[in-house]
Amino acid sequence: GTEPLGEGASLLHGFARDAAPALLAAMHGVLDQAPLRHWQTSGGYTLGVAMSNCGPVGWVSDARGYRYQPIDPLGNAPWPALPPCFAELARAAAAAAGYPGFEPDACLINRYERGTRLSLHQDRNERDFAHPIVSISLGLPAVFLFGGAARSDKPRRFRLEHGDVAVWGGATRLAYHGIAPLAAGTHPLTGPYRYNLTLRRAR
Ligand code: MD5
Ligand code: FE
Repeated sequence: GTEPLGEGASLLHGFARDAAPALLAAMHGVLDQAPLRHWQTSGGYTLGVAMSNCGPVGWVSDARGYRYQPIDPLGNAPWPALPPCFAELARAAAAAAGYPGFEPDACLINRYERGTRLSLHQDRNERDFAHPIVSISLGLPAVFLFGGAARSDKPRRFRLEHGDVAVWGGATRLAYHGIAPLAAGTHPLTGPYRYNLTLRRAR
């Protein structure tokens, strides 16, 4: 079923469950070309979430800040192509949530292990906030922290499970959000990890 999360945002329970094995196989193909890494931030921190990208542009972080760029700085080569199954699932989920015609040009791959968290933040590096972000949860479950327009708004907590797809648009597109420290566990398809694929229109 579909659960409204807020103005313009929906959680599609199990929307990617059947596609998950193919999505994971395609993801590992990407990661063979562009391995997961822990970005540095301009503030001198190292991000706990391991990240990579595919598509025409990818999200990077370094001493100069956050941005999207067409080149993977690790290999100094273009990011791997967006697998067609990623784009198809994102288009279908966006349409089901009320955003027809979504054509992503970036996919950020996030990997969480036991204890990894993502602190409250907004996604503001994309050019046009009218496009939604489609996020696909794979593997171990996580507790999602869904805040408001201000960092001080108390976040609601809800569980994201394997195969869940969230579509973030409208007024929630710029909401503060994060992931609580991941609980230990083992998933039949991903072992000790949670992966999240976020499909975006960055440019
Ligand atoms: C994750 N990733 O589970 C989340 C899923 C990130 C990130 O937050 O930036 O890589 S994306 C959740 C999201 C995106 C855009 C807006 C909102 C949530 N929101 O309004 O709550 O790894
Ligand atoms: Fe985010």
